[in-house]
Amino acid sequence: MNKVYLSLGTNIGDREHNLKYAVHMLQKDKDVKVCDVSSIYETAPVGYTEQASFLNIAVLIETSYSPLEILELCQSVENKLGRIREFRWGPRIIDLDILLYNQENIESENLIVPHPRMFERAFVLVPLMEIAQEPLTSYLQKAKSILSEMDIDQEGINKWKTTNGVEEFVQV
Ligand code: GSY
Repeated sequence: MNKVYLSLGTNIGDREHNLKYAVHMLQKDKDVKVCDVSSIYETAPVGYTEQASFLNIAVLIETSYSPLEILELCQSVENKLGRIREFRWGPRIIDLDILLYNQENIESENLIVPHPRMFERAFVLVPLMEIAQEPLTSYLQKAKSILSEMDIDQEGINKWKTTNGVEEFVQV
């Protein structure tokens, strides 16, 4: 089974519901097992800063899917939640990004893994390291080391709600 870490973010509508619905949709897929979900973090917008704050989580799944099949699944969940791609860094109902796929390096036309900006973003690294499985793979060790150099308060990352297991999280 492949171990895949995802990052989810939302800053439109009922943000908590958007996250829960997205994880519920992942869990409903017969080839996906949702193994862990981080706490929910409220985070200051990065990139285009004139927008509402985000809720972010990280999710660990086990799956038989290939990286491109996971990408398709993530896009179908985004579409089911009604995501409209208005502009690149703008507000969104939901965003699902593949952070890590096992320890693989993937560079295809539609997908780059590890996610090309994950090591610069505290809103990705904080939830990710909360659920990172030991022993840490080299990319997770890198994430841990970069995060230890970041000033989390300065980065505008605040724990918003603690998560008590996957089952409770996905009650929608
Ligand atoms: O890349 C995901 C969408 N996104 C986010 C996000 O999820 N959280 C925060 N804090 N800022 C963001 N800017 C963008 S674009």
